[in-house]
Amino acid sequence: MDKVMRMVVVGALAIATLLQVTTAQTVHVVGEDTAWTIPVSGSVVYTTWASKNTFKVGDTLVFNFATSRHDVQEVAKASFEECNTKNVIGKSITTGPANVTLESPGEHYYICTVGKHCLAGQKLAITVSGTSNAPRPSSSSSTVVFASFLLSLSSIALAIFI
Ligand SMILES: *[C@@H]1O[C@H](CO)[C@@H](O)[C@H](O)[C@H]1NC(C)=O
Ligand SMILES: [Cu+2]
Repeated sequence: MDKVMRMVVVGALAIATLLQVTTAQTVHVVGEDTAWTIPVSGSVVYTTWASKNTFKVGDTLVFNFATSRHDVQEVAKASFEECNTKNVIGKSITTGPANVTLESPGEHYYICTVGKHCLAGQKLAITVSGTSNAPRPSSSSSTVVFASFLLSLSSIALAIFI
Protein backbone atom coordinates (compact mmCIF):
# COMPACT_ATOMS: atom_id res chain seq x y z
CA MET A 1 0.00 0.00 0.00
CA ASP A 2 1.26 3.49 -0.70
CA LYS A 3 1.52 6.23 1.86
CA VAL A 4 -1.76 7.98 1.03
CA MET A 5 -3.67 4.71 1.21
CA ARG A 6 -2.14 3.96 4.59
CA MET A 7 -3.17 7.35 5.91
CA VAL A 8 -6.73 6.80 4.71
CA VAL A 9 -6.88 3.41 6.41
CA VAL A 10 -5.41 4.72 9.68
CA GLY A 11 -7.80 7.68 9.64
CA ALA A 12 -10.83 5.53 8.94
CA LEU A 13 -9.88 3.11 11.68
CA ALA A 14 -9.33 5.90 14.19
CA ILE A 15 -12.73 7.42 13.41
CA ALA A 16 -14.45 4.04 13.58
CA THR A 17 -12.83 3.37 16.95
CA LEU A 18 -13.88 6.74 18.30
CA LEU A 19 -17.46 6.27 17.11
CA GLN A 20 -17.59 2.91 18.77
CA VAL A 21 -16.22 4.25 22.02
CA THR A 22 -18.57 7.25 22.20
CA THR A 23 -21.50 4.82 22.14
CA ALA A 24 -20.17 3.15 25.29
CA GLN A 25 -22.37 2.80 28.34
CA THR A 26 -23.34 5.80 30.43
CA VAL A 27 -23.98 5.89 34.17
CA HIS A 28 -27.12 7.85 35.10
CA VAL A 29 -27.54 8.90 38.74
CA VAL A 30 -31.32 8.91 39.19
CA GLY A 31 -32.59 12.32 40.27
CA GLU A 32 -29.03 13.56 40.73
CA ASP A 33 -28.97 15.54 44.01
CA THR A 34 -32.55 14.59 44.86
CA ALA A 35 -31.42 10.93 44.80
CA TRP A 36 -34.08 8.19 45.12
CA THR A 37 -36.48 9.47 47.77
CA ILE A 38 -39.87 11.13 48.23
CA PRO A 39 -39.40 14.29 46.19
CA VAL A 40 -40.57 17.49 47.87
CA SER A 41 -42.36 18.71 44.76
CA GLY A 42 -43.64 15.34 43.56
CA SER A 43 -42.78 13.10 40.64
CA VAL A 44 -42.01 16.04 38.33
CA VAL A 45 -38.44 15.89 39.65
CA TYR A 46 -37.97 12.47 38.06
CA THR A 47 -39.91 13.37 34.92
CA THR A 48 -37.65 16.38 34.38
CA TRP A 49 -34.53 14.39 35.18
CA ALA A 50 -35.50 11.62 32.73
CA SER A 51 -36.19 14.14 29.96
CA LYS A 52 -32.66 15.49 30.31
CA ASN A 53 -31.08 12.06 29.89
CA THR A 54 -30.73 9.76 26.91
CA PHE A 55 -30.99 6.12 27.96
CA LYS A 56 -29.50 3.34 25.93
CA VAL A 57 -29.27 -0.42 26.29
CA GLY A 58 -26.20 -1.17 28.40
CA ASP A 59 -26.43 2.05 30.41
CA THR A 60 -26.62 1.94 34.20
CA LEU A 61 -29.11 3.63 36.51
CA VAL A 62 -27.79 4.39 39.98
CA PHE A 63 -30.56 4.61 42.59
CA ASN A 64 -29.14 6.38 45.63
CA PHE A 65 -31.10 5.46 48.75
CA ALA A 66 -30.47 4.08 52.20
CA THR A 67 -31.27 0.40 52.69
CA SER A 68 -34.67 -0.19 54.39
CA ARG A 69 -35.85 3.39 53.78
CA HIS A 70 -36.77 2.82 50.15
CA ASP A 71 -36.62 0.16 47.47
CA VAL A 72 -36.65 -0.07 43.69
CA GLN A 73 -39.23 -2.17 41.89
CA GLU A 74 -39.64 -2.29 38.14
CA VAL A 75 -43.31 -2.54 37.21
CA ALA A 76 -45.52 -2.49 34.13
CA LYS A 77 -47.02 0.81 33.00
CA ALA A 78 -50.42 0.19 34.66
CA SER A 79 -48.81 -0.45 38.03
CA PHE A 80 -46.61 2.60 37.59
CA GLU A 81 -49.61 4.82 36.96
CA GLU A 82 -51.62 3.43 39.86
CA CYS A 83 -48.67 2.88 42.19
CA ASN A 84 -49.47 -0.75 42.89
CA THR A 85 -47.49 -3.98 42.67
CA LYS A 86 -49.94 -6.01 40.61
CA ASN A 87 -47.57 -6.20 37.64
CA VAL A 88 -44.02 -6.36 38.90
CA ILE A 89 -41.05 -7.07 36.64
CA GLY A 90 -38.29 -8.90 38.45
CA LYS A 91 -37.53 -8.63 42.13
CA SER A 92 -37.52 -5.49 44.22
CA ILE A 93 -34.10 -4.13 45.07
CA THR A 94 -33.95 -3.46 48.78
CA THR A 95 -30.26 -2.72 49.24
CA GLY A 96 -29.14 0.80 48.44
CA PRO A 97 -27.46 2.38 46.63
CA ALA A 98 -28.42 0.12 43.74
CA ASN A 99 -27.19 -0.11 40.18
CA VAL A 100 -29.59 -1.24 37.50
CA THR A 101 -28.32 -2.13 34.04
CA LEU A 102 -30.74 -1.32 31.24
CA GLU A 103 -30.98 -4.59 29.38
CA SER A 104 -33.78 -4.02 26.91
CA PRO A 105 -35.06 -1.14 24.79
CA GLY A 106 -38.48 0.38 25.34
CA GLU A 107 -40.26 1.93 28.30
CA HIS A 108 -39.16 1.03 31.80
CA TYR A 109 -41.03 1.96 34.96
CA TYR A 110 -39.62 2.01 38.49
CA ILE A 111 -41.41 2.73 41.74
CA CYS A 112 -40.67 2.62 45.44
CA THR A 113 -43.01 0.18 47.15
CA VAL A 114 -42.42 1.46 50.69
CA GLY A 115 -45.48 3.10 52.30
CA LYS A 116 -47.10 5.69 50.05
CA HIS A 117 -43.82 6.84 48.56
CA CYS A 118 -44.86 6.13 44.98
CA LEU A 119 -48.10 8.08 45.38
CA ALA A 120 -46.01 10.94 46.76
CA GLY A 121 -43.94 10.95 43.58
CA GLN A 122 -41.15 8.40 44.05
CA LYS A 123 -41.56 6.90 40.60
CA LEU A 124 -39.49 6.97 37.44
CA ALA A 125 -40.42 6.31 33.82
CA ILE A 126 -37.73 6.14 31.16
CA THR A 127 -37.50 5.20 27.50
CA VAL A 128 -34.48 3.14 26.53
CA SER A 129 -33.25 3.12 22.96
CA GLY A 130 -31.54 0.20 21.27
CA THR A 131 -27.83 -0.17 20.60
CA SER A 132 -28.00 0.97 16.98
CA ASN A 133 -28.40 4.63 17.91
CA ALA A 134 -26.25 7.40 16.51
CA PRO A 135 -23.21 8.03 18.68
CA ARG A 136 -23.34 10.80 21.22
CA PRO A 137 -20.67 12.45 23.32
CA SER A 138 -19.96 10.78 26.60
CA SER A 139 -19.29 12.71 29.77
CA SER A 140 -17.36 9.90 31.37
CA SER A 141 -13.64 10.58 31.63
CA SER A 142 -12.88 6.86 31.82
CA THR A 143 -14.44 6.55 28.37
CA VAL A 144 -11.99 9.14 27.05
CA VAL A 145 -9.07 7.24 28.57
CA PHE A 146 -10.41 4.05 27.03
CA ALA A 147 -10.75 5.80 23.66
CA SER A 148 -7.14 6.89 23.60
CA PHE A 149 -6.08 3.44 24.70
CA LEU A 150 -7.94 1.86 21.80
CA LEU A 151 -6.53 4.42 19.40
CA SER A 152 -2.97 3.65 20.45
CA LEU A 153 -3.71 -0.04 20.16
CA SER A 154 -5.05 0.30 16.61
CA SER A 155 -2.06 2.43 15.61
CA ILE A 156 0.31 -0.24 16.90
CA ALA A 157 -1.65 -2.92 15.08
CA LEU A 158 -1.49 -0.93 11.85
CA ALA A 159 2.21 -0.28 12.24
CA ILE A 160 2.73 -4.03 12.46
CA PHE A 161 0.40 -5.21 9.72
CA ILE A 162 0.69 -2.62 6.98
C1 LIG B 1 -22.57 1.41 40.84
O1 LIG B 1 -22.06 2.20 39.79
C2 LIG B 1 -21.16 3.20 40.23
C3 LIG B 1 -20.80 4.05 39.04
O2 LIG B 1 -20.35 3.28 37.96
C4 LIG B 1 -19.95 2.55 40.88
O3 LIG B 1 -19.07 3.55 41.33
C5 LIG B 1 -20.40 1.68 42.04
O4 LIG B 1 -19.32 0.98 42.55
C6 LIG B 1 -21.46 0.69 41.58
N1 LIG B 1 -21.99 -0.01 42.75
C7 LIG B 1 -22.25 -1.32 42.74
C8 LIG B 1 -22.86 -1.84 44.01
O5 LIG B 1 -22.01 -2.03 41.79
CU1 LIG C 1 -39.41 5.12 49.07
